[in-house]
Amino acid sequence: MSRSTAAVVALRDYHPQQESMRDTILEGLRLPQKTLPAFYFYDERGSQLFDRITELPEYYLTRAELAIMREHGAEIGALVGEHASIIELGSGSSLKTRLLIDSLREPAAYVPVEIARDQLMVAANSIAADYPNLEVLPICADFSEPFDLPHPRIAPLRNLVYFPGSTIGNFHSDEAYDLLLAMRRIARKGGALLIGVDLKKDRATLERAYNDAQGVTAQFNFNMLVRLNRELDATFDLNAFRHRAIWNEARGRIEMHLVSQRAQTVLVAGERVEFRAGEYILSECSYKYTRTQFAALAAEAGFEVERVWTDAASLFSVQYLTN
Ligand code: AVI
Repeated sequence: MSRSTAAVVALRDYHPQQESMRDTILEGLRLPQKTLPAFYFYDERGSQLFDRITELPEYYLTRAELAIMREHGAEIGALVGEHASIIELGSGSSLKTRLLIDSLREPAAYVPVEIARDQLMVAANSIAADYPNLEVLPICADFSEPFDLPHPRIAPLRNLVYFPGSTIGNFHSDEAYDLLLAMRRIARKGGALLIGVDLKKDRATLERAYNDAQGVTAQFNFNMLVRLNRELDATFDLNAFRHRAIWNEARGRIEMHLVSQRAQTVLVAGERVEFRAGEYILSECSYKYTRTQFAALAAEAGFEVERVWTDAASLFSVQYLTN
């Protein structure tokens, strides 16, 4: 039996409610600016494509974040201190999680929190197998909603919330603020947040990262339409759309678009969706911050930025925020 399927850790399941995909998708496609929620990218194929994105030469984010975690692990470990409970929100890359665990002194527990139950259990069992002395306490929950934290065998001296990957960038500022508030609640008084935040930079570097030469990001974007065709009986003709990613300077975000190549009608779950030639669906926003902008957002949510590490080229940051 592969270690990923061996159930070695017990799940705390809060049965998170997932809004009906049909309603959510149709709501977005009825807006004047047609929009699709980015979290629907991550079906099995989408998750595989995202893994390939993280290895692309143009996608600097993952490499820069890993370099920061490798280079500053000792300092991160010293700041966090011993017997911390690591609470990871969302499906982070296990490689980054391992780097974090390796840099901490006798962590009290690892608590991955994830809405996708299967993905959660694979990651939790894999960490449990590789770190037999670490208590792994997976929680299936929507982390923006309140949930109870487990009590590890070793009493934690601090809660460390971990939110890597610049996932915060995929939320609009009001949502990012709400998320930070939720993270403060989870960190509790005296706790901290270690968060990956992508930084603003020149347009060419940003647009290259989301328009890679091999077209993997385009496939990732198109996979959303493939999923809608499969799961909502949609009739998207993939040849009638094209992928585009642009830096929207005014809004401080990369936008991924699916651009209709002609006037057309598409059926989605039995509803007609009309497109003009050149009209686009906004399928993802990826906000980038200056250090000052992120510190202001963190402060609004009640966090203080204690330490910021960047890679040598200052492309990406890992930030340590205290509560
Ligand atoms: C997951 N998230 C931080 C990625 C990003 O860069 O916004 C998703 C992604 N979209 C296209 N490429 C990567």
